[in-house]
Amino acid sequence: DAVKNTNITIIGVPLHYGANRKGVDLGPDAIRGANLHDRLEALGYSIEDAGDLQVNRLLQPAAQDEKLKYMNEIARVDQALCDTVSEEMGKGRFPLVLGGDHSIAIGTIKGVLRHVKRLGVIWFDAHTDVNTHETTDSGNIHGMSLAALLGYGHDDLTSIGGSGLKLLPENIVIIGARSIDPGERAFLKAKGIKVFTMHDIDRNGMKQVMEEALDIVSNGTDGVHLSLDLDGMDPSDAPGVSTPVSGGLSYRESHFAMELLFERNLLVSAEIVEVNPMLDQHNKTAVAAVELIGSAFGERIL
Ligand code: B3U
Ligand code: MN
Ligand code: MN
Repeated sequence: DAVKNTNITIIGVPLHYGANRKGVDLGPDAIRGANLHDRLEALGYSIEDAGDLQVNRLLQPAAQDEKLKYMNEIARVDQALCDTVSEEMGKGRFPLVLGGDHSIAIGTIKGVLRHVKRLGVIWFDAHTDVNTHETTDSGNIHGMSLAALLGYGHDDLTSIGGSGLKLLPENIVIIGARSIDPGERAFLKAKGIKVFTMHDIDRNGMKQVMEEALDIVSNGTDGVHLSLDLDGMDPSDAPGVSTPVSGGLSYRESHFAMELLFERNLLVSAEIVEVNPMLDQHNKTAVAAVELIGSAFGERIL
């Protein structure tokens, strides 16, 4: 059983190329502006902010591969993120990564995998992000990150962090899914990945879903990573995301899920992705993100 790590390093990744949409690059500062640091400190954590990784401004999108948009810069940033995350974990610290779009999960999780070989992952998302360049319609790499982490997709994405680092399908759960592409559906079935769709949550409730989910990600693993895509929440509660999908997790369901997660004391790392302040209303989505992180780190109503 993991001992609770009270030393957190915040790492910002102002990357939007994986979403191919401006605004999500402003996520790290919007989340910081919603009081992340003070909120975690009030819970007794010791916080260091490592600042933001550098993302290059690209002026020639025309040169990109239409099925792997901006791959070179995304792979470069993910490699740098992997190294930073790995370095912080080497110092015994808990990496809390602020995106940026969901393509940063490749860098975060590869860095964690250097330290925790058998890693469970909770992928909170409206989407399942298991496309590859062969199945994608959009060419947006944020829809390919989970496949890459399982070892599927373009070599430049799967090889980040060095070969041999991989997630296993049996150690992953996806929660909140309601927008799945045909190629993704086939992939999820073939690999046997456990997806708790909105249908499952409606049918069984968040309590049962999270209990099952936490059993899966903790079984035979040495730690759990939380990949929190804010579009998992309903757009009425989290409007500031690049690709909103209606019919999502309520504010209450999302919080309850995070509280149940905290009770199991499994987390070794976490990331918040897809917060887009340009589409938000009064920083509502960044505030929701910080509140969810608060619950995942032990905040209680009473
Ligand atoms: N599955 C679609 C849509 C999508 C995935 N992730 C987000 N949107 N945020 C795709 O583009 O691959
Ligand atoms: Mn996602
Ligand atoms: Mn999503």
